Amino acid sequence: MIVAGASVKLYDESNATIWSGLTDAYGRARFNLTYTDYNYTATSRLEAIKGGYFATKNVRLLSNTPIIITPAMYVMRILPNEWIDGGAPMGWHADDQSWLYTLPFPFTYFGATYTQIYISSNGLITFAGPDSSFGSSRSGLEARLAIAPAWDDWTTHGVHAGDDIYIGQPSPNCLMIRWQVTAYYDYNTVANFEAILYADGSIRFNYGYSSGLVSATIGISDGEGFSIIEDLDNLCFIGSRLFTYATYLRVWTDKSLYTWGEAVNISAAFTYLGEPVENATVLFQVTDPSNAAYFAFAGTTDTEGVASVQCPIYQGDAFGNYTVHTSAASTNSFALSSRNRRCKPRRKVNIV
Ligand SMILES: [Ca+2]
Repeated sequence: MIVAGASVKLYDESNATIWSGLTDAYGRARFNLTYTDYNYTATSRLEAIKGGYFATKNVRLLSNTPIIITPAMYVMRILPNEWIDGGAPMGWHADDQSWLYTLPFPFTYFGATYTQIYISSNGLITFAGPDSSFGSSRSGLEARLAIAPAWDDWTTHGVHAGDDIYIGQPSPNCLMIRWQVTAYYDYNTVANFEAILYADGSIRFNYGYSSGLVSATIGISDGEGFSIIEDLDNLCFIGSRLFTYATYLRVWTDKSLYTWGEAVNISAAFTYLGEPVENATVLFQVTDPSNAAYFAFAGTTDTEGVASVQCPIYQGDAFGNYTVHTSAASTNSFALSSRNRRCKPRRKVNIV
């Protein structure tokens, strides 16, 4: 999808804007920079923003090669503030500590699925092991597989009443981790922020009251070259940040329970950066209860980005759970049974 009219900015290593412009009808933005010793060796950062969508890439300049910012796996959207509050206090009172937490649902991050995370008092969530580092930085986050709602040198050891990490589930499909912290470098500075992990792999950061200037690094990173990172000095009730997969393929069936002689209507809605993708080929593959191939069909998406196919069910087909796979991802299931059961809600799935 070509994005015209996006705001594009180029930053130097000290985060100063050195160029800004808009993408044209072909999604291109062009700029000329004066050659200096500095920009020959430095790494700059290009950001493109439109309608709250945010993509970024670190680049080396002085090249005739086009620099293409692809949203890769995730895009970040800045939304109105959606502070939630609440959660149960964990009693995690410490400076520079990280605790293991078992998730209520499997959570997929950069294509790997986790059942446990590590939550640090310094506003960092990690996956490979505990990480209590207090020295937040853009380069530090780039080097980590981590989620940083507000990585900074915080403490929860009890400077102010209520300093702690709180965890709850505002709804069954998400987990909220809320920090109420004090800056270790200035006890007059406090911050309140939340990270919400969704069962579909989306991530949201919310920000409550914060006093004083901070030096927070926020964003997501796979530790291997893909990251979306901001350096912020003010967190007080700023807009929520929502990270979602750039590409969505939502798949559903017309009901969840079928019997011999019926047909299963399977649909998939394909969107990219929130826009429907027309004329895309979607491959539907159904496996039977023994996981053997049962049905395969290619559909083409319409103007709404929706492709639909009908999967017939014949006399004698095995009862049990059938799984619908679209492209690479396992996506949805329906059951063939003689019992009646309520339909399952639609599910979101991701193409990776
Ligand atoms: Ca600390």
